[in-house]
Amino acid sequence: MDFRDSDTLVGPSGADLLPATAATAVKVVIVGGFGVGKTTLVGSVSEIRPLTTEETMTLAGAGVDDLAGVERKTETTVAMDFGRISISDELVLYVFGTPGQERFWFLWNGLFEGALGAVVLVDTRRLEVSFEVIGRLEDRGVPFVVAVNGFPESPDHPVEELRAALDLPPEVPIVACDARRRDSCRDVLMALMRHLYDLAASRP
Ligand SMILES: Nc1nc2c(ncn2[C@@H]2O[C@H](COP(=O)(O)OP(=O)(O)O)[C@@H](O)[C@H]2O)c(=O)[nH]1
Ligand SMILES: [Mg+2]
Repeated sequence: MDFRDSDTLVGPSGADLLPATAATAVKVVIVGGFGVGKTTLVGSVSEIRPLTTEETMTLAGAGVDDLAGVERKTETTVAMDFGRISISDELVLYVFGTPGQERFWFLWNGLFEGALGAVVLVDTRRLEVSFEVIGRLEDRGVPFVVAVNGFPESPDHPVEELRAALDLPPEVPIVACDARRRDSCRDVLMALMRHLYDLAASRP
């Protein structure tokens, strides 16, 4: 199986990349700050009706959820999003979106169990919300790619500036995406799969 040359996965099985038990079902997690587009991304890629736990934000969130830059946002994910996408006959991704707000860190323990990798979704208007998320993934040793969700007002930074700003090592892929577009979100997940493949291949 080679993820690097083609957009679709070819080869008899995913066994050379994944443990035998994961050859057909792989768990990935979408993380990121508040309002960066996680729920949108999971909804865009999912071929099943995504399970979301959106709740209309109430006064309870006032002063707690930072709405700067996302003033139009009226719903927030209280626990997680869940969706599924078939990449090939052999590979199905189960996609979990989870909040990066501090008061939800307790969810991370269970959610990351068995996860092969993560996508960190970022909004360039509010990069600082990604710092702690990235730190937590690094602490856990979870491989990840960074996907920059393009909002109309978001400043366009060259990739290497973003890498420096987020203090990311050169091997961590940074890709652009539009969380509303299915093909774009699929490309992000493919970038993660390629990255996992490269990491597995570079291990002695
Ligand atoms: N322009 C634009 N808006 C987006 C994009 N992705 C999400 N949004 C909007 O941004 C808001 C927050 O998205 P949401 O998926 O709820 O963020 P979450 O908190 O990370 O789950 C929603 O109103 C979305 O419709 C995008 O790629 N471009
Ligand atoms: Mg959400």
